[in-house]
Amino acid sequence: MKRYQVAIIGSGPAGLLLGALLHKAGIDAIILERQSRDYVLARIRAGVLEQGTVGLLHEAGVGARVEREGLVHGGFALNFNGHSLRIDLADLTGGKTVTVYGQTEVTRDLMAHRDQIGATTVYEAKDVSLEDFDGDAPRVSYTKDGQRHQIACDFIAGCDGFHGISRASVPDQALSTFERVYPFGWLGVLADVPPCSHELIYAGHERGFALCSMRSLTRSRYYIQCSLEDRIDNWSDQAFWDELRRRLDPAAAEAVVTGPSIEKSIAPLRSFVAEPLRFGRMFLVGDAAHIVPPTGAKGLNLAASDVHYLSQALIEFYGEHSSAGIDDYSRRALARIWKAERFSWSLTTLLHRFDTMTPFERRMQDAEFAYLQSSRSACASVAENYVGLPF
Ligand code: RFL
Ligand code: PHB
Repeated sequence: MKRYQVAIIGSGPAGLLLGALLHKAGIDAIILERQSRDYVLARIRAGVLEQGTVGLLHEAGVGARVEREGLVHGGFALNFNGHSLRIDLADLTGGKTVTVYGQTEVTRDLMAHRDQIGATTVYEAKDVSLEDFDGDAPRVSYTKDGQRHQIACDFIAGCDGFHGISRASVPDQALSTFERVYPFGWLGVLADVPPCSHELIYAGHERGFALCSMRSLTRSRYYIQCSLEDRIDNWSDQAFWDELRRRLDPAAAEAVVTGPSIEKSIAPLRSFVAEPLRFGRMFLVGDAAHIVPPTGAKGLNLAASDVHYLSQALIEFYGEHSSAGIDDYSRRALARIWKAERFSWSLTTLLHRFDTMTPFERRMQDAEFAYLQSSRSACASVAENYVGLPF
């Protein structure tokens, strides 16, 4: 039986970043991924990186391209029922910014780095099963090309996303979960057209939320709030562009350049946290442990901060023979997770149209936006959360 110090389940950003940070510290980790490499790279997801996340990419030795090609943003616009407010991130946070750089590119950089260092990743590893992680000698089994394999390890890192096997392997009574499912989704379109604005625009509108984002100066990413019953096939490109424009202020609507979509998908919105994050020698990391609605751009960044805490803990375990870090991983990570959950929930609640909203709740949205318009402290709070709380 092959043996590794750490078995990482999942090659999303969490698993790949953890693998890179552990490798740098001389800790040997294998990654088992259910999908093919191309499938993982084709998923269009996050676009906004906190400075802390970019810092971790540098620390892992994969920061060169994000430094070169990432777009540094010092602010974004909040539009609400025809009023526009710029959140000046840099001014409100003492110079902090975010970087627009696609999750696909983060994944690509980390995969290329893994190839360079000769680390083992098993793609299309089917029926992964986690065994004996409540004892001192955990094992992981999987099927590859019809053959069953088993590996021994000291620790298992469950980086396998919301639908993964890691959280599902924990007995129900050992896990507490907290969840809000929102009664709508986001319909996203990627197109090779220049963005309608040099900064992101988050728009709350009578007809529903809209977001103008980008991947580069020639590639735009747009989202509109949609019904959970909506199907991609029911949304022609033209229908999407028309609806997007209706939800934006006239200047932004005018500036939208349309073109054929190169990707179109619908994502449901959910807030979710599982507690705790450690079960003996298995840890939950990233989307395997928590989900945020994408409104605050926090999902990938939270995965990165979890990885930071866990990599530090494992490095301490191997370097100093101390369990203090791994004992504290769950508490440290959850403290930051809940704050990001709060921010993502509050921005989602402010900017979306809920069919079930009472007139009182609508007035609360109006009052929340009016407060932001009139208070630098309120804007500073949004900015501080958006650029990312410290870790
Ligand atoms: P991932 O990326 O889901 O990766 C998990 C990996 O595990 C594999 N897997 C398994 N492997 C082996 N065995 C099994 N049984 C397995 N089950 C699953 C999967 O194939 C996959 O490769 O989780 P990870 O690494 O924790 O990363 C989390 C992020 O992907 C996620 O939080 C973000 O994409 C969320 N998100 C955003 N986050 C941001 O920080 N900023 C953003 O701007 C942002 N925008 C978004 C988003 C998510 C979105 N969607 C689609 C939900 C925009 C959208 C529309
Ligand atoms: C994106 O570009 O995909 C994006 C940007 C900001 C968000 C969510 C998604 O809040």
